[in-house]
Amino acid sequence: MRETSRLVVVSNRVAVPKARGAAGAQGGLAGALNAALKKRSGVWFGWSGQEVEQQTGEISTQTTDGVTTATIDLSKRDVDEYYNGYANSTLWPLFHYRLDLAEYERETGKGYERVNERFAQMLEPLVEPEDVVWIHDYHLIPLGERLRARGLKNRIGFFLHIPWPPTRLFVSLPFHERLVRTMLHYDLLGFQTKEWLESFLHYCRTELGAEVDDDSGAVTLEGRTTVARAYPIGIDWDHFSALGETGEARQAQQRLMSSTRHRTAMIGVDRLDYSKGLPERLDGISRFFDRHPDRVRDLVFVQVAPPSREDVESYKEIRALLERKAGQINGARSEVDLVPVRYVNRGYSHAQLFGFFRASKIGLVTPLRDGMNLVAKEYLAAQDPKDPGVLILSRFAGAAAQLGDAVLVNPHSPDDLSHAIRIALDMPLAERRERYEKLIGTVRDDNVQSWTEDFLRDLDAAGAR
Ligand code: ADQ
Repeated sequence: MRETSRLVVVSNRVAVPKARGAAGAQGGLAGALNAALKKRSGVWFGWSGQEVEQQTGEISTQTTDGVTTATIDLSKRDVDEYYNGYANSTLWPLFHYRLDLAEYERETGKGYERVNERFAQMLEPLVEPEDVVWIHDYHLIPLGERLRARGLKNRIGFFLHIPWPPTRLFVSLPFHERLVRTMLHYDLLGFQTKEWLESFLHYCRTELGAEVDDDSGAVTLEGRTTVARAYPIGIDWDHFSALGETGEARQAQQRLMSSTRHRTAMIGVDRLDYSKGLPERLDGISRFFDRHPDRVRDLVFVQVAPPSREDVESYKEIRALLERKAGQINGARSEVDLVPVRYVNRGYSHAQLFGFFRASKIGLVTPLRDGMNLVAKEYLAAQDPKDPGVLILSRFAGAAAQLGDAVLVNPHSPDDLSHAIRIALDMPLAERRERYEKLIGTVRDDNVQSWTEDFLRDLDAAGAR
């Protein structure tokens, strides 16, 4: 019974439901995966997030509403080498085109392989012969091959949430061929956009000499075929759009509106990460104020950026740089009753973000490179259709392929950003509505549920070995 095969999801971290059944309440990717797991009585396997002195070899399991979460702890050395090291200091920068930040250390590469092997070893006894296995993201690229080495013949799929870099950059990774060869043990490979998919296929053709069928995405090497396709991820539309009705969202909206009064609020919401283009964004805003000093009274910029990956050096540096740049703009432009940049170093609930997005007439989403970027879609989903705000979006976010009716910018250019801010501030209602109407259909229809269904339909259909 293919349609009813049990689903096993594997990701670096697992959203373990809280005691009061939080699994049903969470939105986004975790919510969608939980819904798919619920339908198929599945298992979600990954790291607990706990660092321990000595690994015990134990798996903690918990079953809520038919979904079992199974987690393992990792040792400090594993976390240093696999997570902070190879995943976040080698693969993450390289895949975001940041060769200048990528570190190539033999030890962390070994740690990455060791932890993937450990995931395979701990996961194997949990997988039944008819299960369909779906592995997520750059932390776990070789896991499918490790499971095959243990004799698993199940359908196994892999989805990459981040970009795939052009071949000329990718070959700077030591042992790049070894890593990509492991990917050809999956039945199905998913990428966010056609652009990343094409880069991957180019690599397979030119570096591995694989036979590639561009129409079907079939990659054949040494008699084995893997299918690679693009599956653009979306937001949990039903969950997110319903947040607008909550008191929490309304309060957040009011709070921002009353504190900005007659000024237009422009918002950015990002994890504090160098891929998100935050210093470049502040340079664009500074250029805007330089060009239009009379408009300092028209605009307040709110940047919400909770720190992430704080054990990695480049993340400490970006934080310090941002604080300096925000301070410089405010130092030069503030009045006793006016601070142009509000930089907030914390996270908010999705309901609060909904309210902030709704209160902001401009959404600024300007990553230097991003697999997709869900904030762009959330910003649009939170707008009032009668009086929508304007999305300014980086051309280099995967989301730009679907959201071409946003105001597209080159995030590296302060002039381009400054110009886009002026266009957005002055955009008449008719044009704002027209753009919004062109954009909102894909945000609503190409949502996280259809993404899950599309990927799993193709994985179910992939030939069992
Ligand atoms: P991220 O790099 O984390 O994800 P993104 O898609 O923008 O990027 O955000 C994911 C979620 O985090 C969104 O739901 C957003 O609301 C939330 N978030 C971001 N900043 C927040 C804040 N300050 N407070 C509270 N919540 C915040 C990776 C890839 C992306 C890809 C996603 C999903 O890098 O390109 O879109 O996975 O595949």
